[in-house]
Amino acid sequence: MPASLLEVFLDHARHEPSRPLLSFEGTEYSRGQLAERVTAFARGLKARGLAPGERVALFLENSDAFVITWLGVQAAGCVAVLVNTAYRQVELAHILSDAEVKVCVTGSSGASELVPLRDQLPSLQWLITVEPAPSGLPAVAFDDVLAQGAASTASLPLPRAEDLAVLGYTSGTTGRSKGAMLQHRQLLSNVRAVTEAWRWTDADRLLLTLPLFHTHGLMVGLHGTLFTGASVDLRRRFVASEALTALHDDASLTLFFGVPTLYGRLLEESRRTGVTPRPLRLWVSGSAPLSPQLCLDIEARFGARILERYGMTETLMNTTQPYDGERRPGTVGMPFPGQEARVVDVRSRQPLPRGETGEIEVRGPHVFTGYWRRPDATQEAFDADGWFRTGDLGEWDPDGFLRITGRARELIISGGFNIYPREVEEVLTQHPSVAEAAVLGLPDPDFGEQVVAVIVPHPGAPTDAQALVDWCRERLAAFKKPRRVVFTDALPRNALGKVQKHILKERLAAS
Ligand code: MLC
Ligand code: AMP
Repeated sequence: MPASLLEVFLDHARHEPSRPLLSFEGTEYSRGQLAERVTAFARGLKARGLAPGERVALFLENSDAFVITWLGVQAAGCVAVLVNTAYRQVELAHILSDAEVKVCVTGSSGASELVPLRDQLPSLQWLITVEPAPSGLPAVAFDDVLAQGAASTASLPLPRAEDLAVLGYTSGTTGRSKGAMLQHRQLLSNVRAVTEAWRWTDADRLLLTLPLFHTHGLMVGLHGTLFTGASVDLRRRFVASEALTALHDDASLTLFFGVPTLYGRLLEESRRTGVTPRPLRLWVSGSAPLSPQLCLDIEARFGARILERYGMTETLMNTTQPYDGERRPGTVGMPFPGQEARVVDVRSRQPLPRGETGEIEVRGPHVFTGYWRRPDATQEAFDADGWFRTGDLGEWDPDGFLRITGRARELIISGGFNIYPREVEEVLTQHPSVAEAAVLGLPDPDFGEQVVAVIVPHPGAPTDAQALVDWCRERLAAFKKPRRVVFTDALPRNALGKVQKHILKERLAAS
């Protein structure tokens, strides 16, 4: 039995090395060609002194270099740390220091963002750059690491099932974001369950436009491709017109995965141009709620019912609508094979009957091991029987399909990216004009939800909304900045002093 997805991929490469695997911006890789580069990159890391278990960050856009780095880091026995390319200094400084990242693989804009952080990141020794980068930190070119590794014959022991593969950073309701520790066995178990449930085979070809630095693109899209021996047309980013053209022109494509925003934009583009995609074997949506209306509109126009599934960084994929049975809009189906899910009362933590709303808990071989160096947070997240508290609210419908009804935690999901209000509130309250800030999510037709900030200014301070947006933009990823800023005299609070965001939401929705 293979112990890791890496091992499965290397086996495929050995058995049929010439079979096409990856296309990216006109470059084609067969399995064998990719495996050769992965091995060279791993040996290059070793030759430059990286030891098993050390952390290597990927602060990279989608590219062939991303795929090589991802697998090469694992082949070297190191631990990958995934970083959203939109992150700026506040997020970067925290993640790279918390994970004690030794090497960061990045592009030129990533390097520019990192150079000023040099003093805050004593563990960061050097960068591997995929493009020419500004000086300020020791750096080596990606191609030079490959070349160095190609000249080496160092042995590369395969990872064991229990070895740590990745730290996926995710924020909680309190404090800074935490690294979810995922072992090779968890990645392998989940990709096996996903590919079985969706009948994914080596005959499939995926159009992959989602970012690889998050679970959806990487651990579903890329991993499913590698596990089954299928192939992938990887794009640097999602552009609706380009995706629609590919879906119309390329008869070899069989799969497309998206967050709801991607489906909304594809539909709009199709209506605007009159172009419709060819039939695919499977369209999948996840990472945020897919509105039943969008699901039905897509079906009417593209002739296929999207399959919706539910997952998260800590657990990978949890539940899925059936491949063969009814894909009921507004539901996320049932647990993947070999995994469990339940809905519990938020106070008693007892399982609830169908039709009653509570917190969703999951258990199984796909669930992460815990938060990196955060035993307190890990303990809070699991109960004594190993059930993980997702923080999502849901209920079983009368036919046993899971319906997600809300969130127990204060999370905003905008276009499939997570935003924790507290993080934005902390940045806003550092502004000299701001006495208090409350950040919340309101409906948005494109992104699903949008960030709205309600501000109590200091007496006499200027009320300049744009200045506050710019303030956030300079410090945090741009997608976290408020889209709307509302000034008020006081925030509604309950008897304990907690801001009553539901009241603010009602007021704002009405205004
Ligand atoms: C970009 N912008 C966003 C945004 N994405 N604003 C709010 N929410 C978002 N998601 C802003 C930028 O800050 C910028 O603002 C402007 O939009 C243009 O930036 P862009 O990069 O050109 O945007 P675009 O390419 O249009 O990106 C939109 C998108 C992207 C939908 C393609 O957000 C995306 O790829 N989302 C997918 C996220 C994903 O993969 N999630 C999976 C997480 S895993 P300005 O004002 O500065 O110009 C997970 C588990 C699971 O959740 O179950 O899968
Ligand atoms: P992340 O922390 O980025 O992995 O985001 C995980 C969160 O995305 C989950 O906890 C859910 O709140 C949300 N999510 C994922 N898939 C779905 C879905 N199909 N419907 C609704 N919410 C979803």
